[in-house]
Amino acid sequence: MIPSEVQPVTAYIALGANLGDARGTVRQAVQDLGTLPQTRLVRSSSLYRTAPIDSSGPDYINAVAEVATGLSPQALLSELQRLEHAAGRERPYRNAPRTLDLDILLYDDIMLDSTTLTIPHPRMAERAFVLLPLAEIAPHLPCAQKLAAVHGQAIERLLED
Ligand code: A4P
Ligand code: MG
Repeated sequence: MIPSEVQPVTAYIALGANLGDARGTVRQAVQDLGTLPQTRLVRSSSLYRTAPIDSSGPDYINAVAEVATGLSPQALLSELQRLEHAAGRERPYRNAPRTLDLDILLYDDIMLDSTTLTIPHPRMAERAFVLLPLAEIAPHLPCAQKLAAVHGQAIERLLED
Protein backbone atom coordinates (compact mmCIF):
# COMPACT_ATOMS: atom_id res chain seq x y z
CA MET A 1 0.00 0.00 0.00
CA ILE A 2 1.26 3.46 -0.87
CA PRO A 3 -0.05 6.18 1.50
CA SER A 4 -1.85 8.91 -0.48
CA GLU A 5 0.59 11.63 0.66
CA VAL A 6 3.58 9.71 -0.80
CA GLN A 7 4.59 10.47 -4.40
CA PRO A 8 5.83 7.09 -5.73
CA VAL A 9 8.63 6.73 -8.27
CA THR A 10 9.16 4.01 -10.86
CA ALA A 11 11.88 1.46 -10.19
CA TYR A 12 12.95 -1.63 -12.14
CA ILE A 13 14.11 -4.72 -10.26
CA ALA A 14 16.08 -7.63 -11.77
CA LEU A 15 15.33 -11.07 -10.37
CA GLY A 16 17.62 -14.09 -10.75
CA ALA A 17 17.93 -17.58 -9.27
CA ASN A 18 19.76 -20.79 -10.16
CA LEU A 19 19.50 -22.96 -7.04
CA GLY A 20 16.52 -24.92 -5.74
CA ASP A 21 13.11 -24.32 -7.32
CA ALA A 22 14.35 -21.28 -9.24
CA ARG A 23 11.13 -20.81 -11.25
CA GLY A 24 8.93 -21.01 -8.16
CA THR A 25 11.22 -18.69 -6.19
CA VAL A 26 11.32 -16.02 -8.90
CA ARG A 27 7.55 -16.19 -9.43
CA GLN A 28 6.95 -15.83 -5.68
CA ALA A 29 9.49 -12.99 -5.41
CA VAL A 30 7.67 -11.03 -8.15
CA GLN A 31 4.48 -11.25 -6.06
CA ASP A 32 6.40 -10.40 -2.87
CA LEU A 33 7.64 -7.13 -4.44
CA GLY A 34 4.03 -5.92 -4.40
CA THR A 35 3.81 -6.54 -0.63
CA LEU A 36 6.78 -4.35 0.31
CA PRO A 37 5.97 -1.22 2.33
CA GLN A 38 4.84 1.76 0.20
CA THR A 39 5.29 -0.35 -2.94
CA ARG A 40 3.02 -1.60 -5.72
CA LEU A 41 3.87 -4.13 -8.43
CA VAL A 42 3.11 -2.45 -11.77
CA ARG A 43 4.13 -5.17 -14.24
CA SER A 44 6.56 -8.04 -14.65
CA SER A 45 8.23 -9.78 -17.57
CA SER A 46 8.02 -13.41 -18.59
CA LEU A 47 10.50 -15.75 -16.97
CA TYR A 48 13.67 -16.42 -18.99
CA ARG A 49 16.04 -19.38 -18.81
CA THR A 50 19.60 -18.08 -19.22
CA ALA A 51 23.11 -19.53 -19.24
CA PRO A 52 25.31 -18.34 -16.32
CA ILE A 53 27.43 -15.29 -17.17
CA ASP A 54 30.59 -14.84 -15.04
CA SER A 55 28.99 -17.41 -12.76
CA SER A 56 28.62 -21.18 -12.44
CA GLY A 57 26.04 -23.84 -11.68
CA PRO A 58 22.74 -24.60 -13.38
CA ASP A 59 20.99 -22.28 -15.85
CA TYR A 60 19.39 -19.23 -14.24
CA ILE A 61 15.78 -18.14 -14.23
CA ASN A 62 15.67 -14.37 -14.74
CA ALA A 63 12.93 -11.74 -14.91
CA VAL A 64 12.46 -7.99 -14.49
CA ALA A 65 9.67 -6.24 -12.59
CA GLU A 66 8.49 -2.64 -12.52
CA VAL A 67 7.34 -1.25 -9.18
CA ALA A 68 5.97 2.07 -8.00
CA THR A 69 7.53 2.83 -4.64
CA GLY A 70 7.65 5.48 -1.97
CA LEU A 71 10.76 3.88 -0.44
CA SER A 72 14.13 5.56 -0.78
CA PRO A 73 16.72 3.63 -2.88
CA GLN A 74 18.53 2.48 0.29
CA ALA A 75 15.28 1.42 1.99
CA LEU A 76 14.25 -0.45 -1.16
CA LEU A 77 17.64 -2.25 -1.22
CA SER A 78 17.15 -3.27 2.45
CA GLU A 79 13.71 -4.68 1.67
CA LEU A 80 15.09 -6.62 -1.32
CA GLN A 81 17.88 -8.05 0.84
CA ARG A 82 15.25 -9.13 3.38
CA LEU A 83 13.42 -11.05 0.62
CA GLU A 84 16.73 -12.60 -0.55
CA HIS A 85 17.45 -13.70 3.00
CA ALA A 86 13.96 -15.18 3.43
CA ALA A 87 14.56 -17.21 0.24
CA GLY A 88 17.67 -18.74 1.83
CA ARG A 89 20.28 -16.59 0.06
CA GLU A 90 23.88 -17.35 1.04
CA ARG A 91 26.96 -15.46 -0.18
CA PRO A 92 29.92 -17.86 -0.13
CA TYR A 93 31.71 -15.80 -2.84
CA ARG A 94 30.98 -13.18 -5.49
CA ASN A 95 28.70 -14.37 -8.34
CA ALA A 96 28.11 -17.69 -6.52
CA PRO A 97 25.03 -19.68 -7.55
CA ARG A 98 22.07 -18.29 -5.61
CA THR A 99 18.52 -19.07 -4.48
CA LEU A 100 17.49 -15.47 -5.18
CA ASP A 101 19.20 -12.26 -6.32
CA LEU A 102 17.27 -9.00 -6.41
CA ASP A 103 19.04 -6.00 -7.92
CA ILE A 104 17.83 -2.45 -8.43
CA LEU A 105 18.36 -1.65 -12.12
CA LEU A 106 16.84 1.82 -12.30
CA TYR A 107 15.18 4.11 -9.74
CA ASP A 108 13.37 6.98 -11.40
CA ASP A 109 16.14 8.76 -13.33
CA ILE A 110 18.59 9.03 -10.44
CA MET A 111 22.29 8.28 -10.65
CA LEU A 112 23.83 7.12 -7.41
CA ASP A 113 27.21 5.64 -6.52
CA SER A 114 27.70 4.86 -2.84
CA THR A 115 29.56 2.04 -1.09
CA THR A 116 26.37 -0.06 -0.91
CA LEU A 117 24.37 1.04 -3.94
CA THR A 118 25.09 1.93 -7.55
CA ILE A 119 22.18 2.99 -9.77
CA PRO A 120 21.78 2.42 -12.69
CA HIS A 121 23.08 -1.11 -12.01
CA PRO A 122 26.65 -0.97 -13.38
CA ARG A 123 26.54 -4.25 -15.34
CA MET A 124 22.99 -4.12 -16.71
CA ALA A 125 24.02 -3.01 -20.22
CA GLU A 126 26.28 -6.06 -20.69
CA ARG A 127 23.61 -8.64 -19.97
CA ALA A 128 20.93 -10.17 -22.14
CA PHE A 129 19.31 -11.65 -19.00
CA VAL A 130 18.57 -8.07 -17.88
CA LEU A 131 18.04 -6.23 -21.18
CA LEU A 132 15.60 -8.65 -22.85
CA PRO A 133 13.13 -8.91 -19.93
CA LEU A 134 13.45 -5.14 -19.43
CA ALA A 135 12.71 -4.53 -23.10
CA GLU A 136 9.62 -6.77 -22.82
CA ILE A 137 8.02 -4.56 -20.13
CA ALA A 138 9.64 -1.19 -20.94
CA PRO A 139 10.47 -1.18 -24.66
CA HIS A 140 11.46 2.51 -24.49
CA LEU A 141 14.36 1.81 -22.09
CA PRO A 142 17.12 -0.39 -23.56
CA CYS A 143 18.32 1.04 -26.85
CA ALA A 144 18.71 -1.15 -29.94
CA GLN A 145 22.48 -0.71 -29.86
CA LYS A 146 22.67 -2.21 -26.35
CA LEU A 147 20.39 -5.11 -27.33
CA ALA A 148 22.59 -5.82 -30.36
CA ALA A 149 25.68 -5.90 -28.13
CA VAL A 150 24.32 -8.82 -26.08
CA HIS A 151 23.08 -10.76 -29.10
CA GLY A 152 24.55 -14.27 -28.86
CA GLN A 153 24.18 -14.74 -25.08
CA ALA A 154 22.07 -17.85 -24.44
CA ILE A 155 18.57 -16.84 -23.34
CA GLU A 156 15.17 -18.49 -23.85
CA ARG A 157 11.82 -16.93 -22.99
CA LEU A 158 9.73 -19.48 -21.09
CA LEU A 159 6.08 -20.06 -21.90
CA GLU A 160 3.54 -20.00 -19.07
CA ASP A 161 2.82 -23.41 -17.57
N1 A4P B 1 24.80 -3.19 -4.74
C1 A4P B 1 25.32 -2.12 -5.38
N2 A4P B 1 24.45 -1.66 -6.29
C2 A4P B 1 23.34 -2.45 -6.22
C3 A4P B 1 22.10 -2.44 -6.92
N3 A4P B 1 21.81 -1.53 -7.90
N4 A4P B 1 21.17 -3.41 -6.61
C4 A4P B 1 25.53 -3.92 -3.69
C5 A4P B 1 21.44 -4.34 -5.65
N5 A4P B 1 22.63 -4.40 -4.94
C6 A4P B 1 23.56 -3.45 -5.23
O1 A4P B 1 25.42 -7.90 -4.15
C7 A4P B 1 26.62 -7.37 -3.60
C8 A4P B 1 26.36 -5.94 -3.14
O2 A4P B 1 26.04 -5.12 -4.25
C9 A4P B 1 25.17 -5.76 -2.20
O3 A4P B 1 25.51 -5.95 -0.86
C10 A4P B 1 24.72 -4.32 -2.47
O4 A4P B 1 25.08 -3.45 -1.40
P1 A4P B 1 25.04 -9.40 -3.85
O5 A4P B 1 23.68 -9.62 -4.43
O6 A4P B 1 25.26 -9.69 -2.43
O7 A4P B 1 26.20 -10.22 -4.63
P2 A4P B 1 26.28 -10.67 -6.15
O8 A4P B 1 24.93 -11.03 -6.68
O9 A4P B 1 27.34 -11.69 -6.25
O10 A4P B 1 26.71 -9.35 -6.82
P3 A4P B 1 25.87 -8.62 -7.90
O11 A4P B 1 26.48 -7.26 -8.03
O12 A4P B 1 24.39 -8.69 -7.65
O13 A4P B 1 26.24 -9.52 -9.11
P4 A4P B 1 25.80 -9.25 -10.56
O14 A4P B 1 26.86 -8.48 -11.27
O15 A4P B 1 24.41 -8.73 -10.61
O16 A4P B 1 25.88 -10.70 -11.15
N6 A4P B 1 24.10 -15.02 -15.01
C11 A4P B 1 22.81 -15.23 -15.36
N7 A4P B 1 22.52 -15.92 -16.46
N8 A4P B 1 21.79 -14.72 -14.60
C12 A4P B 1 22.02 -13.98 -13.45
O17 A4P B 1 21.06 -13.55 -12.79
N9 A4P B 1 23.68 -12.97 -11.99
C13 A4P B 1 24.94 -12.71 -11.68
C14 A4P B 1 25.21 -11.77 -10.57
C15 A4P B 1 26.07 -13.27 -12.44
N10 A4P B 1 25.67 -14.06 -13.58
C16 A4P B 1 24.38 -14.30 -13.89
C17 A4P B 1 23.37 -13.74 -13.07
MG1 MG C 1 22.63 -8.77 -6.16
